[in-house]
Amino acid sequence: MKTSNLFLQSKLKKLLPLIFCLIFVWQLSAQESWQASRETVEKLSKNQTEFNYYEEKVPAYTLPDALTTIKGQKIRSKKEWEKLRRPELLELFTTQVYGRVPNTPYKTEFKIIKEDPNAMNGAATLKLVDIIISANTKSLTIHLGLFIPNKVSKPVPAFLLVCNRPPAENIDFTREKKSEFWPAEEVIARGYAVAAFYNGDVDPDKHDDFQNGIHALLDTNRNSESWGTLAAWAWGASRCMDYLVSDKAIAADKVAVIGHSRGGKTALWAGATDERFAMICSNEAGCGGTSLARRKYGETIDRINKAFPHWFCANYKNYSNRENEMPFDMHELMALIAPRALYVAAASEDLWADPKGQYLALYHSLPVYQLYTKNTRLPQDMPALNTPVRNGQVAYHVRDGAHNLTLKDWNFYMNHADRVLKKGTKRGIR
Ligand code: GTR
Repeated sequence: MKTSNLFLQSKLKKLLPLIFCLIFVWQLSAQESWQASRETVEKLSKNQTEFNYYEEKVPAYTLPDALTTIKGQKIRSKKEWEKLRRPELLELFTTQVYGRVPNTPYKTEFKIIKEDPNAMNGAATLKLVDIIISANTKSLTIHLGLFIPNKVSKPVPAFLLVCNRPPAENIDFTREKKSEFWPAEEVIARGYAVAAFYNGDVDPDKHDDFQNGIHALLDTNRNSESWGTLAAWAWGASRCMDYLVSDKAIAADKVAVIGHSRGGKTALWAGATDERFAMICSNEAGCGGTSLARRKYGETIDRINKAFPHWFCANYKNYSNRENEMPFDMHELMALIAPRALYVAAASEDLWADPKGQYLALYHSLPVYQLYTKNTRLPQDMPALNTPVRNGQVAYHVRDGAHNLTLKDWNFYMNHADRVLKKGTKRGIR
């Protein structure tokens, strides 16, 4: 017995340096800047030969400078940004990408159809609010569900999800069906109110020539700048915000809008157009949202215009296969959110949405954030897998796995919100 123990001990002693070495290498690789796995690249390239997934095939490009106006004036202060460049970029994204909301007058009414102070076993109060929009003898109802944590002494910050998945499975307000897509119990446990609406309440996700949804109420003479479906959903998020700011239990200046994929594009546009949102979480939004179009990696403008002709305004079709002619790129959409909090997230297998292009877009929006807080910086290299990078108002992560919005993503978002919403103000952390 004794001899075999001694034998084992001496063996272990010999192996110790090797074990330490392995742990060191493992830690190093865990910290390594993320890059797409060769296997995923090859698999996707094989299945979708017309799209590029190879980093080495990304063309050389020059991004428009967020801090130079169309006429060539350099922007040097937040005052100049807010007065000259921000309105100019907002107009470009309105007329060239998402489309303009018509100025048809409409009425909004809030109807509390249910209030349950004992929801989630007493942890929260549930409010079901019908947001009724009427115009031109027609009306439409957005069904907003909202849980507010109980036993709190002051108005709470909130997350509003733009839900682009079947509501019965993903945002079940009865909580019989639970989904990581909207982990309401977990969000409540962290002291946030949590709200959601189904995007289909505002506009159906199909090309119906804009005959239904909010378009049927507000559209008059459509033209190449008229709003598409993403802008309609973003408008819907703003109508939910109209309710949230009216509810005394919610801290109106601490509301985050969050969305996944097409919902992530919507969240970004809602954040750009509605400055009441203090934080924007755009999950794997990719093309037409968070990734740089000029990289032509994964989904392209041409593909998105063909597959989803109703999402954008008609002018966006002018940029199909002509990315370099766009007088903007998506880093400038992100810049429209400054100085408010912005969290961009990607997933390691979701190369369709170009994780690197999403990081670079955020990175290149920083000169605008720096007008407000000088030392807002991110490393040039991508962060390691499952390792969020944060600085001031901005944050980014690549989660392991497929295209999805998961509890892991939500936890990263809430960690950032703990700083920027709970402790900070809309104009930065104090
Ligand atoms: C894809 C589309 C993406 C993304 C995604 C989603 O088919 O190409 O741009 O929006 O749908 O919303 O899940």
